[in-house]
Amino acid sequence: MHKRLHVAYNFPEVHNYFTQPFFEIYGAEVLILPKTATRQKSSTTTNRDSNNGSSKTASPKPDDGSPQATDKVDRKEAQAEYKERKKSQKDSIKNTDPKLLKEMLYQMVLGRVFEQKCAEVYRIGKIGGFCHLYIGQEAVGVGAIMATDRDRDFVITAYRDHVQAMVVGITPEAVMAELYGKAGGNVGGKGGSMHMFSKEFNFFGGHGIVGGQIGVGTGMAYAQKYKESDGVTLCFFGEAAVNQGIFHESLNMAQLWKLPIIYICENNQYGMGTSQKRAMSISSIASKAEGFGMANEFVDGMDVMAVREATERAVKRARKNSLPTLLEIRCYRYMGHSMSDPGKYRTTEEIKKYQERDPIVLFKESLTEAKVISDKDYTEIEIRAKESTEKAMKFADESPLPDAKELFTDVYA
Ligand SMILES: Cc1ncc(C[n+]2csc(CCOP(=O)(O)OP(=O)(O)O)c2C)c(N)n1
Ligand SMILES: [Mg+2]
Repeated sequence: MHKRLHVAYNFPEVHNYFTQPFFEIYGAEVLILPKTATRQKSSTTTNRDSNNGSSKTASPKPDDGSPQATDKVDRKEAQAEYKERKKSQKDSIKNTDPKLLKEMLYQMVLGRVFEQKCAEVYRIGKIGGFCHLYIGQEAVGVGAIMATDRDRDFVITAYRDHVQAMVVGITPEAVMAELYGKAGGNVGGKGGSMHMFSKEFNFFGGHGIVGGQIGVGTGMAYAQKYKESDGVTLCFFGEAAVNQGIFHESLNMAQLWKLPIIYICENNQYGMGTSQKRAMSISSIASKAEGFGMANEFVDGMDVMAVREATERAVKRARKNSLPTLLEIRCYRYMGHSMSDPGKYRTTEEIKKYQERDPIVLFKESLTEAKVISDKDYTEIEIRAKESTEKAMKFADESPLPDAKELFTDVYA
């Protein structure tokens, strides 16, 4: 029964995951922790704050050409960039509470370990329906959400939502049970992978219609302002959603009505199998905010501290001055678009290039060099994440399926 409940949308993805070995489907091995880490070239872009009208530079530049399968990276240059990024990350670390830093690292590792297990159990049929993994993008969800306040701020996102659901505070048990379509899931097993929700943690889903959450998120920020709350809304979406009318209409209204919203475009450079370059006439998404007079920043999504700091600036702008911001956060997904993606549109080399600049490796190294964590601390973090994932799987296994009479409760059409 739970499989039927999961199939909310009928897009033409071929579910051949039971017959093909995992690596054949993805075309590349997913590494938890690649041994070496190098970074991509970064340069500058405009960071216009419509509040004070000033422009300043921020790194790196968005429209220097999205990495394509054929692009070659100058290894030495990339390594120099990596070192530079680590230096800036270490500077940020100095000004941040060590306890918070360790929790950020834990959340990233938990997200990675948890989703690697998801891929594993999906193949044996424990998870059914669509399943989009976040592996490689952990620094975005962790950096942004942990810069907000869970008591008063709202989060809304797309279907790649498991890790973000855990970062807001939904337990791994409830997320895994939801993925299994079980009654112990955070929405009783009726939402599945794409529809995580939590009233308790102000998490407004989990949406399968590309760009649909941008309009809803704008309405949430409108409600926050109308009710004179001092909360802000974080609205996540992928770069493919930017080509939709809803993006442009929402940004126009948010700036016109001065809404406390932060639009977070997770630019992982692909919309299913289509690279951003093939689908968007101007590749700089951050600069599209200029057309609405909106503050915007381009951010390196492999750097959790850069994401955190950019979000903090945007939260301040939203909370203090009730003004929106568009953040374009450049990242990369290591896995296929969903579990049924054969991954034929990009090369293994391209995937490996990004794995070498893994956001967890970078953060772990920065924290170790800054003496915030020791090797022993890191091992403990990994063990905790693994134990938590095992516990979640046991809980999901033992949780019952939703009762048949639940089929029509809490369903709105
Ligand atoms: C309105 C709409 N059109 C098409 C689809 C099919 N679809 C599902 S995911 C996707 C790609 C979205 O890519 P992006 O927004 O970049 O997010 P990502 O998957 O990269 O996180 C498409 C076209 C959909 N779900 N909704
Ligand atoms: Mg995308």
